Amino acid sequence: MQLIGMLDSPYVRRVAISLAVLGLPFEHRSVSVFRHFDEFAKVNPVVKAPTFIEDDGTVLIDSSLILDHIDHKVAPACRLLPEEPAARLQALSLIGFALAATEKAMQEVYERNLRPQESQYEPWIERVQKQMHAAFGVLEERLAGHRGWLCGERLMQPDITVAVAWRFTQFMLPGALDDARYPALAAFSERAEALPEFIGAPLE
Ligand SMILES: N[C@@H](CCC(=O)N[C@@H](CS)C(=O)NCC(=O)O)C(=O)O
Repeated sequence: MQLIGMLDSPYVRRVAISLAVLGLPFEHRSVSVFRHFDEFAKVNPVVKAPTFIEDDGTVLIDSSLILDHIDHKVAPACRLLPEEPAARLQALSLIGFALAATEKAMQEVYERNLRPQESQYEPWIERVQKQMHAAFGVLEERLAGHRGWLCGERLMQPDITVAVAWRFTQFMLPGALDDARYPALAAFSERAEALPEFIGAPLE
């Protein structure tokens, strides 16, 4: 199995951490969708990260689809999404808000970094910031007073995706997230980032 893409992509990072947690060996290729467009295009003409290549050569894109695939390579008891419908719904709900926070942070990063300053559109930036804070606000409420991991005893996909969303935003948009406004998320991130699987997939 190969995972292609840089770890500063939250989508690549959630897959890399998940593969490690699931104990699935893989080759990671740090190819950038921006700096190595032509090299990336040889593997996936769409140039999207993460790109995952299965051992039979099948190319799979989109982190959530990749995660669905790799979860089914292990025994049900080891999977990162709960099987039981009510628990699964809660897990998907958390992942959805974490992915929305990630997407809105990413939109601000793209607007600020890829567009010339004179073409940047402040009302759009303000809109995505508001949406990003709304998503982190929902997560903060869901995490407040929570002990253990989000689905119980074991680290699962909501934990990984929430922690990756937080760290990515903190890293790419310094100052955007105030620990005092999001104490539960800040503490949660610290705990997750101390795990070997997170340390093994550094964002920097
Ligand atoms: N929904 C996708 C989003 C992936 C995504 O947007 N990746 C970025 C890198 S962080 C990318 O490939 N950007 C280049 C582009 O969209 O052209 C996923 O979950 O994998």
